[in-house]
Amino acid sequence: MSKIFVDACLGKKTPYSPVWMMRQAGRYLPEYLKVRAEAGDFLNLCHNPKKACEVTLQPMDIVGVDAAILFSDILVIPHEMGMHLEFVKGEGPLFKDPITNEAEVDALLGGKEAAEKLTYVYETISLIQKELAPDKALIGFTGAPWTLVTYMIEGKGTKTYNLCKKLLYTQPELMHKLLAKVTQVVKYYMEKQIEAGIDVVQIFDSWAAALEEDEYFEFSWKYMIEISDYLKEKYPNIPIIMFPKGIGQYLDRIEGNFDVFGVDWSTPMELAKEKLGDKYVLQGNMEPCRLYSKEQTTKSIEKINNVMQGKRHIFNLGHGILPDVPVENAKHFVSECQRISKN
Ligand code: 1CP
Repeated sequence: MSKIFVDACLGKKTPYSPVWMMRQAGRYLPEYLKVRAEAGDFLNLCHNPKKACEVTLQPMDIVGVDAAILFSDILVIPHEMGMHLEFVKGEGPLFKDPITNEAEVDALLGGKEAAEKLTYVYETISLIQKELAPDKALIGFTGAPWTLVTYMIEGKGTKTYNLCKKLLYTQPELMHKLLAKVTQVVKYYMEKQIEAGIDVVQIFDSWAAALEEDEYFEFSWKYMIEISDYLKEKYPNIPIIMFPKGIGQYLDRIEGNFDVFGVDWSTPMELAKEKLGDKYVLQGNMEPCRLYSKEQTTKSIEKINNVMQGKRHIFNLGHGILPDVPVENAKHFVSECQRISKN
């Protein structure tokens, strides 16, 4: 059976533009909160294939999206490379021993060995594929190496990236060494996710906008393309979505072997279409806070659809859904995308 989401990623004509939401399995859903409470905490939930499968599937039935996204987190990668990860309540992720020097980079577990430790992710994927409706797709994902190393060097989320940037500008070779090591793990990790059954790959570069233009292409995009080249050579039919958040100013230099470009909400869809619409399918880009108002949601969907005209387009938010959005409004977003883009 064909999957509308996969067809859309490959640029095929579809009856409407499919839709999913970043962070669609999450705290705005009471059903998610219940399973997370049963699991004890967030990381336990990621480590438990049965429960991770359950929360992955929740938004399919509850909000009616066209694709599921694997429930996990980008930070399980550095965790399995040997950096102890905790999620501190109300504060987010924390690595207590961030990377500060070359010996610590060398001590990280690399390549296949690290990727093989993520067995709970591959088991979750197999379970999801047994239960997912045949016309729905499963998105697997990774963080871009740059976004991952921001957490590995800062130890947590940051507003200034000062430790990262200090390393980047004072010891660029060491930064490249770390990025190359993470890239190697990500290649094998995504290969194993594909072997376990994901239909589409998404690479999240959430902190792309922290870098100047030339540095962005040198320290981030280059590694994302290395990953997509590797995967495309082995699995040409698995679509790849790139989501570098906040680099609307750098679109002229975006090129490479992938299928879909994720447009964040700060980049006008018209601009993305003009610069990239012939080369790539575009995904996005409603400002997630519009979900607080059903009227504003419909207005935004109409505006995006006027630009994209239901062609070579996947609806999504321009970043993740926030925990205090009413479930009813998320349902409204999904059904309105499907209605308005119908051919
Ligand atoms: O339940 C909870 O309280 C934990 C909140 C939470 C959730 C639901 C975290 C902690 N991660 C997740 C799941 C998650 N993370 C998914 C699941 C699938 C889905 O989208 O439904 C995905 C794809 C991610 C990816 C992720 N984690 C990114 C990239 C996407 C993005 O949002 O930009 C990033 C940057 C992270 C790190 C992370 N994990 C969790 C938090 C709160 C953060 C961000 C911290 C920060 O702002 O620095």
